[in-house]
Amino acid sequence: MTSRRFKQLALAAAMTVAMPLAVQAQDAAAGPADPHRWQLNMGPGVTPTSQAAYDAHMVVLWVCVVIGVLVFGAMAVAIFKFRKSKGAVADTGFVHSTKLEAMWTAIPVLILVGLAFPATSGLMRMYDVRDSAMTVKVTGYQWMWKYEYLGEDVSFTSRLDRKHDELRQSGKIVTEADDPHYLLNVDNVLVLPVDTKVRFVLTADDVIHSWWVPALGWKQDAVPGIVNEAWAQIEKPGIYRGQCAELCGKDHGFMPIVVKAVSKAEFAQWLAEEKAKREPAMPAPAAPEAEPAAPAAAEAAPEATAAAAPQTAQPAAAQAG
Ligand SMILES: [Cu+2]
Repeated sequence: MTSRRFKQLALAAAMTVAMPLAVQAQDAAAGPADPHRWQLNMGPGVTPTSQAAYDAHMVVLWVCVVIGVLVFGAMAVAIFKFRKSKGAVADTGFVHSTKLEAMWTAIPVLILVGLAFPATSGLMRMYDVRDSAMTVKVTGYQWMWKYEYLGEDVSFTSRLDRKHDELRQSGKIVTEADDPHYLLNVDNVLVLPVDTKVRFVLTADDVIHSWWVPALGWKQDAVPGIVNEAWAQIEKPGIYRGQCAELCGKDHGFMPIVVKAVSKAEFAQWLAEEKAKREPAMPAPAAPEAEPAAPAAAEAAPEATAAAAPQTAQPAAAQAG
């Protein structure tokens, strides 16, 4: 290899390692659980249940590694040590062994039972929504989310960042330089406190959606007419991104989720500010009934109406229903 070629390769390798770090350093909106380049394993997430899922996954992985080494090792020994050219003769008398058959049935059963323990205990914990400190209702719409802080009188819709929407319709080939979180930012983020058991109730207004933030460790279907439950106790402040995970129509890929986890004090302050924003708007006939646009036009450009009054706008689908 010429030294020039070597230098090029070394530079490429250094860039591969340094680029994600550089992007992370510049990007204030990067989350602690964001995936990074060349990431091979799933992340441990930021909740006790995501950690439980990660631990169960690692146990299974190592059990599989041990089984793989043993099985392929035995095959290698059989193939190379007992090959015909070395004078090996097939044992035609050895056709049945009750002892061996009992062993190769019992051992896998024991392994599977052993693996079922961490998986089942993790699942049972995931479904236990008791003793939660607050509840957020999540409603899926084509194509955005609505969040309601139950009992707090705070609710808003959360849809794809307008800038990203423009970029995606511009026909331009979008690169990391345009936005490191292209199609993953929203106008209104879901703010949650850390170290608090937050219960989610999830439903949908039109078709089935699925609310999924990998760092929280679960994904839950949002089904019209059905209320599903889940919970999360976020341990680290930060921004956690996700997406709709159920094919829900043409803009399924454009309804991201952003969760911003903040300290309890910051959350209380944010909630108070949100309530204050809403209160004075109540007595006055807020948001003069926009120009009586034709219903078809309103449907075609729901972004425009929501952007004009993101805090008060009700999703078009809700008004219709
Ligand atoms: Cu969806």
